[in-house]
Amino acid sequence: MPRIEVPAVPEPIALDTARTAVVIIDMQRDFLEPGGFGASLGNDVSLLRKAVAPCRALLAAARAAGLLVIHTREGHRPDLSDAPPAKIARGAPSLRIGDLGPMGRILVRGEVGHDIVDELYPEGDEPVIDKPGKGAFWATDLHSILVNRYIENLIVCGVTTEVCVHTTVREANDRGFRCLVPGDCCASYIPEFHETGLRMIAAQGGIFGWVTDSAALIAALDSAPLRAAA
Ligand code: TIU
Repeated sequence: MPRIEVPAVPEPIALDTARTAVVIIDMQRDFLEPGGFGASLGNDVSLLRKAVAPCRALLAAARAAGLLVIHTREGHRPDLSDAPPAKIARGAPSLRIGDLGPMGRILVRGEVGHDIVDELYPEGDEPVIDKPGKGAFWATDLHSILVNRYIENLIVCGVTTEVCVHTTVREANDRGFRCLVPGDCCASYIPEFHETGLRMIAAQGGIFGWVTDSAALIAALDSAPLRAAA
Protein backbone atom coordinates (compact mmCIF):
# COMPACT_ATOMS: atom_id res chain seq x y z
CA MET A 1 0.00 0.00 0.00
CA PRO A 2 1.57 3.33 -1.10
CA ARG A 3 0.99 5.16 2.16
CA ILE A 4 1.95 8.73 2.95
CA GLU A 5 1.52 10.72 6.14
CA VAL A 6 0.69 14.42 5.80
CA PRO A 7 1.08 16.98 8.60
CA ALA A 8 -2.32 18.63 9.05
CA VAL A 9 -4.73 20.10 11.55
CA PRO A 10 -6.35 18.90 13.71
CA GLU A 11 -3.87 16.00 13.37
CA PRO A 12 -1.67 14.30 10.75
CA ILE A 13 -3.54 12.19 8.19
CA ALA A 14 -2.33 8.94 6.61
CA LEU A 15 -3.37 8.42 2.98
CA ASP A 16 -3.16 5.43 0.67
CA THR A 17 -2.31 7.26 -2.56
CA ALA A 18 -4.01 4.57 -4.65
CA ARG A 19 -7.27 5.43 -2.86
CA THR A 20 -6.86 9.19 -2.91
CA ALA A 21 -8.03 11.65 -5.57
CA VAL A 22 -7.18 15.30 -6.04
CA VAL A 23 -10.28 17.33 -6.87
CA ILE A 24 -9.63 20.78 -8.32
CA ILE A 25 -12.78 22.85 -7.93
CA ASP A 26 -13.84 25.42 -10.56
CA MET A 27 -10.49 26.99 -11.51
CA GLN A 28 -12.34 28.57 -14.45
CA ARG A 29 -11.86 31.89 -16.21
CA ASP A 30 -15.40 32.77 -15.13
CA PHE A 31 -14.14 33.00 -11.53
CA LEU A 32 -10.49 34.02 -12.02
CA GLU A 33 -10.55 36.48 -14.93
CA PRO A 34 -12.09 39.93 -15.34
CA GLY A 35 -15.41 39.93 -17.23
CA GLY A 36 -16.64 36.56 -15.91
CA PHE A 37 -19.23 35.40 -13.39
CA GLY A 38 -17.18 36.29 -10.30
CA ALA A 39 -16.55 39.82 -11.54
CA SER A 40 -20.23 40.20 -12.49
CA LEU A 41 -21.09 39.68 -8.82
CA GLY A 42 -18.92 42.66 -7.88
CA ASN A 43 -15.84 40.74 -6.75
CA ASP A 44 -12.13 41.56 -7.10
CA VAL A 45 -11.14 38.47 -9.09
CA SER A 46 -7.41 39.11 -8.66
CA LEU A 47 -7.75 37.71 -5.11
CA LEU A 48 -8.14 34.21 -6.53
CA ARG A 49 -4.88 34.17 -8.53
CA LYS A 50 -2.78 33.32 -5.48
CA ALA A 51 -4.15 29.77 -5.52
CA VAL A 52 -2.99 29.05 -9.08
CA ALA A 53 0.73 28.45 -8.44
CA PRO A 54 0.20 26.19 -5.39
CA CYS A 55 -2.43 24.21 -7.32
CA ARG A 56 -0.06 23.85 -10.27
CA ALA A 57 2.75 22.55 -8.04
CA LEU A 58 0.39 20.17 -6.27
CA LEU A 59 -0.98 18.89 -9.58
CA ALA A 60 2.55 18.09 -10.77
CA ALA A 61 3.35 16.20 -7.56
CA ALA A 62 0.03 14.34 -7.57
CA ARG A 63 0.39 13.31 -11.21
CA ALA A 64 3.96 12.12 -10.57
CA ALA A 65 2.78 10.07 -7.58
CA GLY A 66 0.02 8.47 -9.71
CA LEU A 67 -3.00 9.95 -7.92
CA LEU A 68 -6.32 10.26 -9.71
CA VAL A 69 -6.87 13.92 -10.64
CA ILE A 70 -10.41 15.24 -11.19
CA HIS A 71 -11.44 18.73 -12.29
CA THR A 72 -14.80 20.43 -11.86
CA ARG A 73 -16.47 23.34 -13.65
CA GLU A 74 -19.56 25.18 -12.50
CA GLY A 75 -21.88 26.03 -15.37
CA HIS A 76 -25.04 25.42 -17.30
CA ARG A 77 -26.44 24.13 -20.58
CA PRO A 78 -26.69 26.80 -23.30
CA ASP A 79 -30.50 26.75 -23.01
CA LEU A 80 -30.18 27.26 -19.22
CA SER A 81 -32.64 24.40 -18.66
CA ASP A 82 -30.51 23.19 -15.73
CA ALA A 83 -30.13 26.65 -14.16
CA PRO A 84 -32.62 27.25 -11.36
CA PRO A 85 -34.51 30.54 -11.87
CA ALA A 86 -33.67 31.37 -8.24
CA LYS A 87 -29.95 31.10 -9.07
CA ILE A 88 -30.22 33.26 -12.20
CA ALA A 89 -32.26 35.90 -10.40
CA ARG A 90 -30.02 36.10 -7.30
CA GLY A 91 -28.52 39.47 -6.37
CA ALA A 92 -27.95 42.38 -8.72
CA PRO A 93 -25.09 41.22 -10.96
CA SER A 94 -23.82 43.41 -13.80
CA LEU A 95 -24.31 40.39 -16.09
CA ARG A 96 -26.56 37.43 -15.30
CA ILE A 97 -25.93 33.75 -16.04
CA GLY A 98 -26.40 33.30 -19.79
CA ASP A 99 -25.72 36.96 -20.68
CA LEU A 100 -22.97 37.71 -23.20
CA GLY A 101 -19.72 38.97 -21.64
CA PRO A 102 -16.20 39.45 -22.98
CA MET A 103 -15.40 35.72 -22.51
CA GLY A 104 -18.68 34.49 -23.98
CA ARG A 105 -21.96 33.79 -22.19
CA ILE A 106 -21.62 33.90 -18.42
CA LEU A 107 -21.29 30.46 -16.76
CA VAL A 108 -22.42 28.58 -19.88
CA ARG A 109 -20.74 25.34 -20.92
CA GLY A 110 -18.62 25.54 -24.04
CA GLU A 111 -17.82 29.23 -23.63
CA VAL A 112 -14.24 30.49 -23.18
CA GLY A 113 -15.07 31.87 -19.73
CA HIS A 114 -16.45 28.54 -18.56
CA ASP A 115 -13.24 26.64 -19.22
CA ILE A 116 -10.33 25.99 -16.88
CA VAL A 117 -7.37 28.41 -16.83
CA ASP A 118 -4.41 27.37 -18.99
CA GLU A 119 -2.04 26.84 -16.03
CA LEU A 120 -4.24 24.11 -14.55
CA TYR A 121 -5.69 22.58 -17.70
CA PRO A 122 -6.67 18.89 -17.45
CA GLU A 123 -4.24 16.39 -18.93
CA GLY A 124 -4.88 13.07 -20.69
CA ASP A 125 -7.97 11.25 -19.44
CA GLU A 126 -8.42 13.19 -16.19
CA PRO A 127 -12.18 13.37 -15.55
CA VAL A 128 -13.83 16.79 -15.82
CA ILE A 129 -17.09 17.10 -13.88
CA ASP A 130 -19.56 19.71 -15.16
CA LYS A 131 -21.75 20.68 -12.25
CA PRO A 132 -24.80 22.97 -12.16
CA GLY A 133 -24.51 23.74 -8.46
CA LYS A 134 -21.92 24.72 -5.90
CA GLY A 135 -21.27 21.17 -4.69
CA ALA A 136 -19.48 18.71 -7.00
CA PHE A 137 -21.74 15.78 -6.03
CA TRP A 138 -25.14 17.35 -6.74
CA ALA A 139 -26.48 16.31 -10.18
CA THR A 140 -23.13 14.87 -11.35
CA ASP A 141 -21.50 11.45 -11.70
CA LEU A 142 -18.61 12.29 -9.35
CA HIS A 143 -19.78 9.83 -6.68
CA SER A 144 -19.91 6.96 -9.19
CA ILE A 145 -16.44 7.79 -10.49
CA LEU A 146 -14.98 7.82 -6.97
CA VAL A 147 -16.71 4.59 -5.91
CA ASN A 148 -15.75 2.79 -9.14
CA ARG A 149 -12.09 3.72 -8.57
CA TYR A 150 -12.17 2.68 -4.88
CA ILE A 151 -11.37 6.22 -3.77
CA GLU A 152 -11.65 6.85 0.00
CA ASN A 153 -9.84 10.18 0.41
CA LEU A 154 -10.14 13.50 -1.39
CA ILE A 155 -7.61 16.31 -1.57
CA VAL A 156 -9.87 19.28 -2.34
CA CYS A 157 -8.46 22.48 -3.88
CA GLY A 158 -9.85 25.41 -5.83
CA VAL A 159 -12.28 28.29 -5.58
CA THR A 160 -13.95 29.66 -3.72
CA THR A 161 -13.09 28.40 -0.27
CA GLU A 162 -16.38 29.06 1.47
CA VAL A 163 -18.65 28.40 -1.51
CA CYS A 164 -17.84 25.55 -3.91
CA VAL A 165 -14.89 24.07 -1.99
CA HIS A 166 -16.84 24.06 1.27
CA THR A 167 -20.03 22.70 -0.26
CA THR A 168 -18.08 19.90 -1.94
CA VAL A 169 -16.18 19.03 1.25
CA ARG A 170 -19.44 18.88 3.18
CA GLU A 171 -21.09 16.70 0.52
CA ALA A 172 -18.03 14.40 0.45
CA ASN A 173 -17.80 14.18 4.23
CA ASP A 174 -21.44 13.09 4.47
CA ARG A 175 -20.75 10.40 1.86
CA GLY A 176 -17.90 8.98 3.95
CA PHE A 177 -14.88 10.41 2.15
CA ARG A 178 -12.00 11.77 4.21
CA CYS A 179 -11.22 15.28 2.93
CA LEU A 180 -7.86 17.03 3.14
CA VAL A 181 -7.76 20.69 2.11
CA PRO A 182 -4.43 22.41 1.34
CA GLY A 183 -5.42 25.93 2.34
CA ASP A 184 -3.09 27.83 -0.01
CA CYS A 185 -4.55 25.88 -2.96
CA CYS A 186 -7.88 27.57 -2.22
CA ALA A 187 -8.92 31.21 -2.33
CA SER A 188 -11.92 33.45 -1.78
CA TYR A 189 -13.07 36.90 -2.90
CA ILE A 190 -13.52 37.53 0.83
CA PRO A 191 -10.22 36.76 2.61
CA GLU A 192 -11.87 36.63 6.03
CA PHE A 193 -14.22 33.89 4.77
CA HIS A 194 -11.24 31.95 3.37
CA GLU A 195 -9.56 31.89 6.78
CA THR A 196 -12.76 31.11 8.65
CA GLY A 197 -13.79 28.51 6.09
CA LEU A 198 -10.55 26.60 6.61
CA ARG A 199 -10.93 26.83 10.38
CA MET A 200 -14.49 25.50 10.13
CA ILE A 201 -13.27 22.37 8.32
CA ALA A 202 -10.69 21.43 10.96
CA ALA A 203 -12.57 22.61 14.07
CA GLN A 204 -14.17 20.24 16.57
CA GLY A 205 -11.60 17.52 15.91
CA GLY A 206 -11.96 17.83 12.11
CA ILE A 207 -15.74 18.06 11.79
CA PHE A 208 -15.52 18.20 7.97
CA GLY A 209 -11.90 17.12 7.42
CA TRP A 210 -8.25 18.08 7.67
CA VAL A 211 -6.38 21.24 6.61
CA THR A 212 -2.76 21.38 5.48
CA ASP A 213 -0.65 23.45 3.06
CA SER A 214 0.75 22.64 -0.36
CA ALA A 215 4.39 22.48 0.81
CA ALA A 216 3.67 19.79 3.41
CA LEU A 217 1.46 17.83 1.05
CA ILE A 218 3.90 18.00 -1.87
CA ALA A 219 6.78 16.88 0.37
CA ALA A 220 4.73 13.86 1.42
CA LEU A 221 3.73 13.07 -2.18
CA ASP A 222 7.33 13.37 -3.36
CA SER A 223 8.27 10.67 -0.83
CA ALA A 224 5.45 8.33 -1.99
CA PRO A 225 6.38 5.01 -3.56
CA LEU A 226 5.07 4.96 -7.14
CA ARG A 227 1.85 2.99 -7.49
CA ALA A 228 3.30 0.66 -10.11
CA ALA A 229 6.27 -0.16 -7.87
CA ALA A 230 4.21 -0.60 -4.71
N1 TIU B 1 -19.40 33.35 -5.79
C1 TIU B 1 -18.52 32.51 -5.27
O1 TIU B 1 -17.78 32.81 -4.33
N2 TIU B 1 -18.41 31.25 -5.79
C2 TIU B 1 -19.21 30.67 -6.73
O2 TIU B 1 -20.21 31.21 -7.16
N3 TIU B 1 -18.82 29.45 -7.20
C3 TIU B 1 -17.69 28.75 -6.74
O3 TIU B 1 -17.26 28.92 -5.61
N4 TIU B 1 -17.09 27.95 -7.61
